[in-house]
Amino acid sequence: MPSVLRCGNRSLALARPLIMGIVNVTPDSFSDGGLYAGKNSAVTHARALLDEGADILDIGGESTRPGAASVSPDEERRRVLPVIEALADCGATVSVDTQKPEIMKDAIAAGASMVNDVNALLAPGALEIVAPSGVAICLMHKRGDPRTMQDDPRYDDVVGEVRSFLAERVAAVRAAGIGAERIVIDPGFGFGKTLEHNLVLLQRLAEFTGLGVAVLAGLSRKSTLGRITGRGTGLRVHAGVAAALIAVQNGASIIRTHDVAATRDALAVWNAVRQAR
Ligand code: HH2
Repeated sequence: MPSVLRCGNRSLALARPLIMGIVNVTPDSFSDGGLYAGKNSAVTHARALLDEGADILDIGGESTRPGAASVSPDEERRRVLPVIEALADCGATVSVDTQKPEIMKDAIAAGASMVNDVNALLAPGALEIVAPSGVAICLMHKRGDPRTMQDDPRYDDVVGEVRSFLAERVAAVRAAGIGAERIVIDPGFGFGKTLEHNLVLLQRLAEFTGLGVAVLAGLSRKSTLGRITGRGTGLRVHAGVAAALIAVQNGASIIRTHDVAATRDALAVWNAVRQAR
């Protein structure tokens, strides 16, 4: 496993788990849709997440929740680019959460130093934009698209199938010249997976670290946590922190979360215990 994550010309040490704070500049995201849909509210929220301890800010302009409608490139550009520019200008490490090659290109030009692609750079042209740019890339597994992905997903062996997909994608991006220090993989909790699939993936997350790149886990406020606790999206902070602790215990290097302060404190305790002599 690399000791750093290389994001353009900056390196983030992986000696402790990193926190990726979520900023959805959307009207329809599943837990915070509409709250930060304008530039000013999104930038203010992102700065608050930095103060709470976020290491990376993940800026998204298109919801991927089950049933979400797709957004035109012009609209996605209008949502995310001003926010990315403002945050990069103030020195933050900014990731763009997009599947569209043209948005990746413009976001990198606006200062993003990471691309978070739930489609694992499979769109034509995406790899060609990211490879020479030097930015970090998160490759996520999903099954189907948001409109259909929760319609009875089935696997014979969910961990094996997700792992071999990610192994293939890592090999493809490495062949295009992207070094291991720039690559992050993510099993994609909730993307074409049932509750049981998500639980098994979290239980056996350590099996993904064998691919030799950093592992990201994103369970924040997701319906899996709602199914277990019976709580609505805004009341899943404690459950999300528990899931984050299990993920880092099982080898995750990056936690993607809406709830940065709570996650930061929990990970600080985990890290202190791990380092005690
Ligand atoms: N989950 C969401 C979006 N992007 N990216 C990665 N790498 N991993 C994830 O688990 C992941 C992701 C969905 O969460 P959110 O952004 O809060 O909601 P929405 O897609 O409705 O905007």
